[in-house]
Amino acid sequence: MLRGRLEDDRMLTGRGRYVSDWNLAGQAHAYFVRSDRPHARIVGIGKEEALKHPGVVAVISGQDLVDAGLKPIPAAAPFKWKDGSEQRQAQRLSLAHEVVRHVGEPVALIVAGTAAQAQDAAEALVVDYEDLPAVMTAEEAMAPGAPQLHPGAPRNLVLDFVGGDEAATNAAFAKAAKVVKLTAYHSRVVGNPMEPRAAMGSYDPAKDLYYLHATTQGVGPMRGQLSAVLGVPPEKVRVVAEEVGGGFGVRFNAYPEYGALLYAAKKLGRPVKWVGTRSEVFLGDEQARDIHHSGELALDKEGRILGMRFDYLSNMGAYVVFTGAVVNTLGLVNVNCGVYDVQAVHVRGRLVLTNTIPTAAYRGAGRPVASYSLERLVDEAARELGMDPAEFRRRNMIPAAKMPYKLVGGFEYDSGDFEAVMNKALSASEWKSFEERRKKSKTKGRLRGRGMATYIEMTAPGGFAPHDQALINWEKDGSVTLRTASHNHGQGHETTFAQIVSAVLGIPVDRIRLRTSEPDYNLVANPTGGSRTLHGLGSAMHWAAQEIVKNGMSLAAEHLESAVQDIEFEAGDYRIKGTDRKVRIDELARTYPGKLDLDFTGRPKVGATFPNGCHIAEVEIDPETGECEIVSYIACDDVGTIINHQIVEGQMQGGVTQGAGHIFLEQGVYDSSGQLLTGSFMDYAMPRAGLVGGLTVTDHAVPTPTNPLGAKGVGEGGVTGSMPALMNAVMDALRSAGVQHFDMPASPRRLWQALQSRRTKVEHSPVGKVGSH
Ligand code: MCN
Repeated sequence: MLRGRLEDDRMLTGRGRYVSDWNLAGQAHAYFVRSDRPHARIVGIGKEEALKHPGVVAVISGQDLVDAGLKPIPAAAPFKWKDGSEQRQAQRLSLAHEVVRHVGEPVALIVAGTAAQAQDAAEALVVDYEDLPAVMTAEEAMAPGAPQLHPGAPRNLVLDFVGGDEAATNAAFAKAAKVVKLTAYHSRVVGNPMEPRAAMGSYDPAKDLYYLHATTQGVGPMRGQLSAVLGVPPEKVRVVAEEVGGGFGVRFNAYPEYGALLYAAKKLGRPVKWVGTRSEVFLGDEQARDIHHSGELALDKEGRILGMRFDYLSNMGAYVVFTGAVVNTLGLVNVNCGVYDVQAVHVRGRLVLTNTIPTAAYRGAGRPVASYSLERLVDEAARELGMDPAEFRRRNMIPAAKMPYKLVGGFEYDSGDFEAVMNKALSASEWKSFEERRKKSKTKGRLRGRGMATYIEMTAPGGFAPHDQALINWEKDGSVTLRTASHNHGQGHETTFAQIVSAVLGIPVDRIRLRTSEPDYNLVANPTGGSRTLHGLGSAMHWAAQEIVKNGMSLAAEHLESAVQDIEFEAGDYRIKGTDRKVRIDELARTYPGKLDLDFTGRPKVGATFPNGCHIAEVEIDPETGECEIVSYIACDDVGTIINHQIVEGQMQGGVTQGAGHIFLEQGVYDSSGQLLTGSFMDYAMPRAGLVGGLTVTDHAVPTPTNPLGAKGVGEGGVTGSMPALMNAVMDALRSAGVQHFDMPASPRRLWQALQSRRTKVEHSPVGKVGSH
């Protein structure tokens, strides 16, 4: 039986090769000078003193890159304006040119013999700025007279889009017996993967090839984006990422630094390496969320949802980045009615520019925001109707019998049994005895709250590459090497892909080795994102292994001197039917080198999947300190067929803890002058392993018919489910003390303040009534 993961030994003994572990002959080192102001015109850059510093070989500015013809990093949303016009332009260059638009924006690249020399020289670089007024929030950025960031985007509005069916939704609201509303703020977070960003650019003049070693989640899209920046065909760019210490969505796009490093490498004729710091993660990595949203439900007299309306106002930061454009459009509308049987849904979204760090994908990529908006609203509706939140959900859920279920606006749920998933979670959470636990907490002076979320999300179908290529080679010792351009940054693909191939070829898992994105292989694959790698690339691996088995039939027949129709394959053996004459597949591969190798470039269609689940949390707040503890957490999820239970459980734990971090601890905060106040771990609190107490992960699998594995994605569901479940629990506890509205983060200070202000209000109001608003 497989214990742990195949990659664990290498990881735990420090043998992983991360970007900073790579060294190329003749390499120089880079330091990026970053803007210390949120909005300013660059009047001039004085390079002379910096160039005189020991070891310095070049100082490169945005003007140099523009002169060399480098283009902006592409970033188009898959949506248009309501009137059909295109998204407004807010383009990001590889180094700021003429204007800086956020603190931390790279302004110049210093290249020197050592990293310390490059950093020292930065002190001598003179950047002459003329400050411009800055704006930090989406609401203020749209106001008349607000500072304008990009000439092509009046009112700082990049896109104002709609989704769903507006007429049907208006009709549903017109006949509603009751309308329930909720507004909320989804705060800004900083991604913070364990490995700070690093990259090394190099250029091979003989082959005319650019190489970028980078901490990336997707060598495929990165390659496309860099080819656009450099103005060369994608075949001229190779992206290498052997080990990547976390991605969480923020390691997806081509960052400005990468174009600048590749330019420098070619110009200087030597590799240029940059290893970022944690401070640069805060100031240079994309951030996420920062979205105000409001939602409304139209209800009939029996508590059935007739229609839904949502409005999102997204702070995109200073530039539109590729994943930011996708997650703030498609990510907010793709599963617009959640698990509920509602056809009248309308969504409006606005993407707004501000002088903050650009926002992009972050685990869940829009779905946690949509799920938070809907699932909090659903809880609010149940409360206003005086109904049990589980009962309200049950009444409105899409029944399993209605699958496949077409959503208004396009997508189709292929499978799912939402009620069965919820029932399992309810029973694991001992739902019915909650009031007893609440009373017990009260005797300890604690406010206990319970919250649930019945979430659903869409995992990516994989439109970034035309197909997922799988190259499978047999080694001389009969082991197998799998090669792909989609790689793992913590998800355990080495293990799960080996399992998939092992199940078909019938050879042991530890005889199969996954290699990703080696410089000499020119492979095509989708990125590791949107929780699609298992069902997308995993399916390709499955088909490829099946094709190898098929290809081996005639070879085995020849080897066994039999007719091919008499050969059968089972558990790694080719056998003449009804006899004990057989040959193992690995033996056959060794005997006929290369004959069973396969470059699988098949393009069978693998669509999106729709993982879903019911998460139930209980929290206890100490009103004296504002401290909130998660005392129990049940996650019951349908991720279809599970390939590796341990990994799936780990993904869920990680996702739930990440969601809890966002709800309770994390927040990226700017002051009014445009400085990021939370620029280090001293002021930005990350979740720790013990944050989610009493976590139980269970599953209720409904395999999907859309891929041969029956698997749905799992990598992000923990975040999508946990954020609304936890906030519903916090709200339940707060309401018992009279607080009616509260936004994340539920930090002790903010919770304490909310409870204090409520107390003050109740005590001082002559007509004050606990529970009134
Ligand atoms: N799996 C399985 N059975 C299933 C579904 C998945 O055994 N039914 C396994 C897969 O084989 C894989 C893992 O679970 O080993 C996650 O698979 P999948 O859901 O396909 O997600 P991806 O591999 O595409 O990973 C991307 C996803 C995303 S989008 C983010 S963000 C994220 C996440 O994964 N970032 C992570 N999990 C992360 N985990 C770590 N440690 N670090 C990150 O940065």
